[in-house]
Amino acid sequence: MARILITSAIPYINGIKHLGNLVGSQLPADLYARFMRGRGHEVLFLCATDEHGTPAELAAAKAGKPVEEFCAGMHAVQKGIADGFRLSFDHFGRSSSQRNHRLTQHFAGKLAENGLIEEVSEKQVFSVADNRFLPDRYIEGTCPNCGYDRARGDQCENCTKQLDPTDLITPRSAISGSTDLEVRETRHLYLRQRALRDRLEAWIDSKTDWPILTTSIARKWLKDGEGLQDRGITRDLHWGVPVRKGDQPWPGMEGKVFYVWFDAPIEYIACAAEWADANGLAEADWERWWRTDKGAADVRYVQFMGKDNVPFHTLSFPATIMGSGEPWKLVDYIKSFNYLNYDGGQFSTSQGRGVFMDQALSILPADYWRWWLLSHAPENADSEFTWENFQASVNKDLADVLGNLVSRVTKFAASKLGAAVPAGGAFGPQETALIADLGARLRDYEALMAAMDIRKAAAELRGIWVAGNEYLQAAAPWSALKTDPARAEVIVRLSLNLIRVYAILSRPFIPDAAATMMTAMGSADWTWPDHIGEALRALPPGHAFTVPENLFRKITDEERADWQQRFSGVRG
Ligand code: B3M
Ligand code: ZN
Repeated sequence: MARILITSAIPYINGIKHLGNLVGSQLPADLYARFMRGRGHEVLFLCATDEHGTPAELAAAKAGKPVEEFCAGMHAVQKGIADGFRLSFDHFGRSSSQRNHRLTQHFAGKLAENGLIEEVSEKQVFSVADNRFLPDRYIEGTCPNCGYDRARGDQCENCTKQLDPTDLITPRSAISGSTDLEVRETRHLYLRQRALRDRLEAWIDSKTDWPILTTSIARKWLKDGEGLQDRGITRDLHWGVPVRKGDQPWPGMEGKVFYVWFDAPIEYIACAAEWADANGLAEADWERWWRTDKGAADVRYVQFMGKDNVPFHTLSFPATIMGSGEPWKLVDYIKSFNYLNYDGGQFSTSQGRGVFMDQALSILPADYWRWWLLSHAPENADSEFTWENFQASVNKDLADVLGNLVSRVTKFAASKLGAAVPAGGAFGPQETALIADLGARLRDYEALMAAMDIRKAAAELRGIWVAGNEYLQAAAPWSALKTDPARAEVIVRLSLNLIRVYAILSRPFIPDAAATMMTAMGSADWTWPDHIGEALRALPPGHAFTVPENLFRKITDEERADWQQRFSGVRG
């Protein structure tokens, strides 16, 4: 049994995420966590809300609420939606927690001790109209790298380049739109990332099994142009982690806070501490996941994120960890994703375009979305959500293949042979062939899931469902019943067992349907079917089962057209 630490990029608190965000981090992380738990491994799966910085302040101002109150409310909203999607976090923390405050200040103190923090007097954009400095998202303009005209002061959404507000061409205030901006002096702390460049590069070079998407982005920012830059890690804002050197004040930095991208990844660690606090556990219980000197050396740590977050996870956060000189765990594998597009354009939070997580759940249960999103995950290239494709995939894969198999088997069995697993005799050649086929497919599915090859894993799972359907069609228990009832019993016995096995294998993708299938089979035994032949004998003759409600309903053409229309504009 291995120990696996899994984190998903932590969603900003400023609004509800769209389906493109979901499939790029939280959902695949959940898939992997559920699979690893299913295989019997010890998993700690963490996520949190990313609550600091300009996105939170701007959204709170827009909502007319104090920022603390806004964040507390939105955390509860995001938690509810995550539950709705059955995201199985062991803890859903908050980057504004006291744990994260203390750890962030601790890391800054260690980095300073190790000579990796520089105090810089720098020029910052000041808005005369707004009477304040405009860090990060408070400022918008044209990207100097790609020309995108809605780039933000901290990063260009279009080309992923990390920016400083003064880099923007034709900048304007995001608060008032004012272009009456001047450059004023202010003092800030810089993390000397360049001093760690060689160590970072050697570390990235050692990750030969990482997805190309991950390493290519890291290499790009290590080598391109001027290469890795030192980063400002403080801001002139009110909301955030106050700048302190460990538990000491930091002279000259009074009234300033750490930059959100400095404290947000540290929340991955703090979240483990929050998890321990919430469950009445000791320090040692979370440290064994994070401190290599306290048991975490044999933990495998996997992160999930969209491609725009890769630079911060391959360079900035590892620089914090390495620079601390302390034995914190570095990530072992980063699974990153391209973008999911929406019906001929882009999903956009700022423009309210696409389907958002709360809206999705208001029209269909989680499993429908989980299945489509995961089986179309933007792994090797951007992918696109269209309502036609969603309808076709739900109706075919979920309703026609899996749902239909379950309903045919249970209805036939209950009406013709009674509400218990029948006996019959020994398996025949058709069962032997099915077991051989499923055994091979199962090994393939396990390997793909372990490798986080998500689309291919989904395709293999579908193949496993199809194999069961084809077996049932060919074995035809309804015909056998007339001529050879014992033979019909064998087929039904195997098929009912197959439903239980499908529940286990499908659970990472469609947990609600899996639970319905397992309950209908009168079982709670989720043991992974290492030996498929044995697993298909687990429910013995005489074992009671029930006929479940339809697992999936079909999406009609009218519904599809209605939703297409309803979600064609921007969210109000
Ligand atoms: N909050 C990205 C986002 O919500 C950002 C990820 C932080 S990971 C430490 O889109
Ligand atoms: Zn750009």
